[in-house]
Amino acid sequence: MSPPPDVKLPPGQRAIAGFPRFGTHLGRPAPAVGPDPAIAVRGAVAEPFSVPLTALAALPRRELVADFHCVAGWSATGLRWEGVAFGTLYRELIEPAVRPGPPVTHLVFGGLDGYESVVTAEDALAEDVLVAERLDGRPLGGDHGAPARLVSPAQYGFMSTKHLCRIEVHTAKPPERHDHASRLSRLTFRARLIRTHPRARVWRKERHPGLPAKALRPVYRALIAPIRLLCARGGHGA
Ligand SMILES: Nc1nc2c(c(=O)[nH]1)N[C@H]1C(S)=C(S)[C@@H](COP(=O)(O)O)O[C@H]1N2
Ligand SMILES: [Mo]
Repeated sequence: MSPPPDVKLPPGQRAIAGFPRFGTHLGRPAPAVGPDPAIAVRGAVAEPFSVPLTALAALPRRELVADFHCVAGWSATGLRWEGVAFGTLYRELIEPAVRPGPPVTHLVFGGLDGYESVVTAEDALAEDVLVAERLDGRPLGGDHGAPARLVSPAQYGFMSTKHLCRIEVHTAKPPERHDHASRLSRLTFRARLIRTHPRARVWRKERHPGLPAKALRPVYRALIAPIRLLCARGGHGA
């Protein structure tokens, strides 16, 4: 299987065949999913609360075909996601619970594996951002973020938290945190290689807040194959 030749990709991206498991989890297997998965909402809300994933079924459903761009330079093309637009979930379930006061500026999306992404409210509420539980007609498997994940196709993949279990509402930029659980994330964090651009818009090449794309490319490119290999080891190939 070779990637479609005629897809228009953002600058510096290369289409690959299929959709690899990829992330700072490396070879760790996907986190176990409990019998009643839910998303905990906390931060600038009157009371922390929990949204069972079954509640998503009651919201207007959204289907989206999009390419997925990892900041390291690979793009998976033509993925068909199904779920709920994050904007719908936000307006229906989160916004009514937000404490009166300064406007919401940032959302933190946390995963069952300890991973998190910080997304500006403007980017999170974009029309093409989904909380997806299905991919290509099937329930999301462990490789791609079961039971549900964020999908923000206009931003580099590191914003799209897999295994979504927590949404934090913030009225100011939260302090930079990261997943200390894996050696790679400690290393790349210290080297300031990933997860640091606050917007990460793919068409603007916002890969990194300081370093130009040119300086990063060889480093990122060199990391793709070993990371893919490690991630596949802990995965199920689905
Ligand atoms: N929970 C969690 N979400 C994550 C990651 C991770 O390690 N853990 N890695 C991110 C990165 S860097 C990328 S490129 C995409 C990869 O998604 P995929 O494994 O479905 O290809 O997930 C993002 N979301
Ligand atoms: Mo990535």
